[in-house]
Amino acid sequence: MKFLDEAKVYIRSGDGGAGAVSFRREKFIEFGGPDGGDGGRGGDVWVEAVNGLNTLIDFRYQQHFKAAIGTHGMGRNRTGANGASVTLKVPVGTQIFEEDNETLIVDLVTEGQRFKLAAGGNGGFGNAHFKSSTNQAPNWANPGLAGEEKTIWLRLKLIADAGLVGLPNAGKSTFLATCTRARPKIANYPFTTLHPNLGVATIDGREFIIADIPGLIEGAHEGVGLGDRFLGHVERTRVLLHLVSAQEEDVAKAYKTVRHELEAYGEGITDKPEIVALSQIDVIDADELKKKAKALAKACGKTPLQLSAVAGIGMTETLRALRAVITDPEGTGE
Ligand SMILES: Nc1nc2c(ncn2[C@@H]2O[C@H](COP(=O)(O)OP(=O)(O)OP(=O)(O)O)[C@@H](O)[C@H]2O)c(=O)[nH]1
Ligand SMILES: [Mg+2]
Repeated sequence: MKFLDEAKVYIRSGDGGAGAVSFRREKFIEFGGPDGGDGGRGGDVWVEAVNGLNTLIDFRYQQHFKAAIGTHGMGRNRTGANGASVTLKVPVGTQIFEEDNETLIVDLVTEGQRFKLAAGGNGGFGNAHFKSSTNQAPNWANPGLAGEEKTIWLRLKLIADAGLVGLPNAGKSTFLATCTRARPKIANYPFTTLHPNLGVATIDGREFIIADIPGLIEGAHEGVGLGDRFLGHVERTRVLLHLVSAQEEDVAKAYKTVRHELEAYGEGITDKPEIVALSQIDVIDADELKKKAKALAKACGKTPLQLSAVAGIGMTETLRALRAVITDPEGTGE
């Protein structure tokens, strides 16, 4: 499977129109003089961040974006029309890279942010522009300037406040569906979630964005399962919510497996504050819960929260814990 959140796109801005060489010719008017108009400007290629998109999948279907060329100038001082610009609409959080896929051109982090990726060529001057006292009949004009063409990479790193991580079936999507209006696909098989989902949670009158990404399994950093490429989406979050299902036989191992993958991915993800929660606690009895909570506490070095999205247990506490980190002005985390 290809990297869903990356796309290679070819762009080309419009060439400028050429200026015209023309002379005024009319009955009874002698020496009418030059009247060749200027060429129009070529269209630009822009990129704009818009809300409501969370994948770059559209760019798999359309990979070429060309702005229109400026039209040529014409006689009787007519200027050519400017070429129409084109705008690539991308999700907020998209980064644009040069063809080497390393040099960042722009990072679009706010809705409505626009950036000109390629400027259209200027139109050329018509011969009317070159008339002077010493040359009253110039018979040349400028050609328009060529547009720019290049290949760029788009890479999406969603912008969310909190990121959900965990093994497949940990209940990440269920958590998102319960506390936000997002409706991700939920099912009891691994890798139900194939692309990230965003939702807005509200707690105590404050809103924040939660990102749900596909589950991680051992070896994800080597590409096992869906791999770890979706971790790019939690790179920019303030806090991680690490869900460990109470249905796991060995919760400590489940926790460590995911932590290990986060470490292998790098990019400072393991330095982020992490809130650990034992999820799906409605499926086990009190004794087992105690045991598993203890085992998980030992593995993560703090007391995990306990929640069940289905039974509605511990959800408010979890959202409060996330919010506390997100609104923490010091950025110290805990
Ligand atoms: N009993 C119970 N079942 C739950 C709970 N949360 C999730 N489930 C079930 O567990 C299964 C997996 O839930 P998902 O939310 O799809 O899990 P996920 O972590 O998003 O899984 P992937 O997308 O595959 O990584 C589904 O059948 C859910 O109905 C819970 O709190 N209690
Ligand atoms: Mg899911």
